[in-house]
Amino acid sequence: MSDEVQKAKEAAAGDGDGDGEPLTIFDKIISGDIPATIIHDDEFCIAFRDVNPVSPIHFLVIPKNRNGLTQLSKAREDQKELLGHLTYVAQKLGQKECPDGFRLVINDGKDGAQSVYHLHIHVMGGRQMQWPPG
Ligand code: DGP
Repeated sequence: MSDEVQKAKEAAAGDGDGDGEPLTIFDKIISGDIPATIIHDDEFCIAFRDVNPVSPIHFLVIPKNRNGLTQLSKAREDQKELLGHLTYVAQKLGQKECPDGFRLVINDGKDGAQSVYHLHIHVMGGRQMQWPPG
C-alpha cells in the first residue's frame, strides 16, 4: 500500500472539525500533518498545488473549516459568503498564475468524479484547455 493510501485510510478514522464527517487528507494538509505546497493562506481558506497536476498550473482552493461542506451540493444558505470567498480567491490566484486564462472545476459526487470529500475548487491553466471536458 502506498504512503498516500495509508495516510488516507488513517485519516478516514476521525472527524475533521466536529461536523460529524470523517477526516480527509485535506484536513491533514490544513493541520500541517501532511506537507503540501501552499500558495495562499487566509482566515477562511488555503490554496495548494495539486499532487497530481493535469495542467502546468493546477492548484486547489479549500475552506479551512469544512463545517459540513464535504461537497458543493451540501452547501447551506449561511455558507454563501464562504463560497463567494473561495471563488474570489481562486480567480485572484488564477489571474496571477495564468494571465492568459484558466479554468475552475468543482467535482461533485460520484458522477462528478469527486474523490476527496472536503469541498475544493480546482484551478487549472498554463496551457490551452479543451472543451468538452472528459
Ligand atoms: P477530486 O477528484 O475533485 O476530489 O480532486 C481531488 C484532488 O486532490 C486530486 O486532483 C488530487 C488531489 N490530492 C489528493 N490527495 C492529495 C494530497 O495528499 N496532496 C495534494 N497536494 N493533493 C492531493
